[in-house]
Amino acid sequence: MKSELTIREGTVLAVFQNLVCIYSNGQFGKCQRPDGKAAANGKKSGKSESIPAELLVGDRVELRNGIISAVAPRRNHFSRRAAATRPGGRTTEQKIAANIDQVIAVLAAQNPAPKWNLLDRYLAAGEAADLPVVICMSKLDLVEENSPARQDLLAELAVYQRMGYPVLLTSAATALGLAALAGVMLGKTSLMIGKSGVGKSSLMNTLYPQANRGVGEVGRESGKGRHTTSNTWMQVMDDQTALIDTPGTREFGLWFGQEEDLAYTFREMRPYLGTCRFGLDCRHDEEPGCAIRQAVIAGNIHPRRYQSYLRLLDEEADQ
Ligand SMILES: Nc1nc2c(ncn2[C@@H]2O[C@H](COP(=O)(O)OP(=O)(O)OP(=O)(O)O)[C@@H](O)[C@H]2O)c(=O)[nH]1
Ligand SMILES: [Mg+2]
Ligand SMILES: [Zn+2]
Repeated sequence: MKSELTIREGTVLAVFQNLVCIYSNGQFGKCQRPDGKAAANGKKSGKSESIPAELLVGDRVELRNGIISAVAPRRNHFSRRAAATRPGGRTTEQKIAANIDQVIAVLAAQNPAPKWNLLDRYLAAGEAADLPVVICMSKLDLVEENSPARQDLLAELAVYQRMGYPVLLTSAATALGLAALAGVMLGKTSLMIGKSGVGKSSLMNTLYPQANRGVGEVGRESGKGRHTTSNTWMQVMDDQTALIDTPGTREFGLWFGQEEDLAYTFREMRPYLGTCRFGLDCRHDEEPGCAIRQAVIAGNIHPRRYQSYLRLLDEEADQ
């Protein structure tokens, strides 16, 4: 790592308890967080109006004497809803990363089995943040080619392909699809999300061995990942290409911070918006003359996607 004093500006790669890792023009550096801890020995903390309460991976920062002195306004950020810390408590927005170009939603072909409702949540969160989402199915080596199980997976994925989402079939174990994945990532900052154990860190290690991310077993009995990754980390490939690995989460709630209508985050529902009997006031639940429910009945909207929508609608009401 370069001395922190030589870097003037850069991108945040990781935020630890007391330390921030920065990348700048082919150089890596570290500095202290701008939150007062750095002020312990009488130095100015650098805290100012231009520094948001929390620093995010992907933030563009300026440094003065090894201390973050400013954070550039974010082009965007990706969030989820953090669970309330006590029953009935308030939920909060958990910002995951800033200034990203696309989301890579990872789900395993098996071990753990795909949870389509979870994928629907990732897609909705991507749409809400106005970010393209690429669906990456991992661990294809675990489902035999031409088997009925493989056919079932492909049929499920086709639902999303028809909506226009790119789908990649990959395996870190056999290198299947990794060239395609690298191609999709080229020239962009990509954020990888997916539940624990789906193989996010394994994909990062296979693409960028220098990342050297810890990888953990999936419990044989539970079929659940063990939350191996505990920090969000941006791996830089070149000045235009970077991949962010995140800790898998058990749940993924949507943060309904935006004005956006929930139905708008379900791509295939958009053409119907405004055409219900109650127009834009329709929640597409049990209202009479709902164009979206009619589209589900007519087979133009997948019933499972509609179920995901209704579950999120309930959660939105609770937030
Ligand atoms: N068979 C097979 N196993 C894989 C593949 N990729 C990852 N694994 C295994 O799956 C387990 C979980 O992999 P990780 O890369 O740690 O998963 P993760 O998504 O980073 O999990 P968290 O960090 O907990 O969110 C490990 O035992 C890996 O060896 C694959 O392509 N095929
Ligand atoms: Mg991991
Ligand atoms: Zn409706």
